[in-house]
Amino acid sequence: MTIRWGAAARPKQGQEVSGDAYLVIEHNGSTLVAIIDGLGGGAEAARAAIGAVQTVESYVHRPLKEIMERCHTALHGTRGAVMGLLRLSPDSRHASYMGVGNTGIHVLSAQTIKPISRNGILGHRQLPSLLELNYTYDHGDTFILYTDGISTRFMSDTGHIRRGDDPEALAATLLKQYGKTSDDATVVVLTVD
Ligand SMILES: [Mn+2]
Repeated sequence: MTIRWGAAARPKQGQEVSGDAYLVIEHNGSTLVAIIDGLGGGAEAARAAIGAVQTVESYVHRPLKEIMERCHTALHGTRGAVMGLLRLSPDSRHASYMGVGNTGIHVLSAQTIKPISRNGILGHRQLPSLLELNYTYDHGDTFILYTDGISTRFMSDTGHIRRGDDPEALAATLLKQYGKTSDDATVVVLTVD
């Protein structure tokens, strides 16, 4: 089983830098995906988001819960960020997801897979109790991770969005059709062949 992925992102209208960030890293035959929204906008939001990216890179081999906790610690003194983490292990068809705050994930699958995030902000006060959701996925399942600059109306758009679509094309379409100009917008799509 192989994983194909694509991403599309743009800053809020009038801004030079995005406070969103994402990361896709392969490690030990698995793929770890992070989608991050730094609070507020502009350079300070970007600083928080980049801090989260660097921390995820440093702890990529560790359990999702530990990565989340490390980010929480690393982001103290920044604006803070929200983040979703997805790990796909193609050999076992195992997917695990953990999210803090309002980034989203939508899974196109024959199964009902509806991961949810806990309310909270990395870097602020106390983390919520972290919840890891585990699934076994199928060939052709498509995972869409997005920040709140992408309107969730895309979920009912079965004309544009189909399981097994080319991930790069789908990410570009989602940004174009559903990106809000009033916020930084980022979407990452992964398809498991
Ligand atoms: Mn946002």
